[in-house]
Amino acid sequence: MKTHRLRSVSISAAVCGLLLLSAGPLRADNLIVNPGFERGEGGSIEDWNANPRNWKSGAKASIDKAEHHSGDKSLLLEMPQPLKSGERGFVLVTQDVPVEAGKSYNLRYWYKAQGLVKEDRAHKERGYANLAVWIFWLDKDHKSVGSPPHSWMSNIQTDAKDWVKVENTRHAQPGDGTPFRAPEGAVMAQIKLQMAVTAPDAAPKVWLDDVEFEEVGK
Ligand SMILES: [Ca+2]
Repeated sequence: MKTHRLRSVSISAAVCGLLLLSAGPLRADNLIVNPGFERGEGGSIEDWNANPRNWKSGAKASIDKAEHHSGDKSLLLEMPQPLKSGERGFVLVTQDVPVEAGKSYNLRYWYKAQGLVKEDRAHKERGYANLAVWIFWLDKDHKSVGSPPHSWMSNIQTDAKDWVKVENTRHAQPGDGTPFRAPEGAVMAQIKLQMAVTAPDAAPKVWLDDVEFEEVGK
C-alpha cells in the first residue's frame, strides 16, 4: 500500500476583498440591462419581464431582427390581428431598476411605429392605438410609493417611419418637470413599455430600442 505524503503547503487564503470606493463620476451609467434588446430570441426577451399572461387579445412582444436602432435587434410590440368587437389589445414589457430616493434620473428611448391611431374625443368609438411609457416607483416591498406613484412619460399615437428619440418627456403631468425624481421611499423604478389598442381596425407595430435610464449628473 502506497502512502502519498503530501507536502504541507502553506496556503495563504486569498481573500479577494473588493473594496468598492465611491468613484468619482466619469460617465452616465445606463441602469437598464439589455437596453438594446440584443439578447433574446422571439418571445424570449432577456432581462425584461415579458409575461404573455398580462397580454390581451393577441397583442404580443418579441425580439425583432428586421428593425434596429443599435446592433441587430429591437423590441417589437404588435397587434397582429385587428380586434374583435368589444376587445381591447394590450401588451406590456417591464424592467425593474434600482434607484435612490431623492435622486433624479433621465429616461430616453428610440422608437418606430406604424398603424398607431390617434384618439378623437369627438368620436371615441373609433378608439386609439398608442405606445405608452411609464415609470412606476416602488418601495422595498415592491409597493407603489410617491404622489403620484408613477410618471407617465409618453402617450404616442402617431406613427414614425424613422427612428425617433424620446427623452424626459411628460404626458399629463406637465407640472412635474424633468428629469424624473425618485420619491421618498423608492428603491426601484419599474420601467413600463406598453401598447394599448381599442381602435377596431388597427393592427399596429411599434419598435423600441436603446432604452436608457441613468442617474442625472453621473
Ligand atoms: Ca438594438
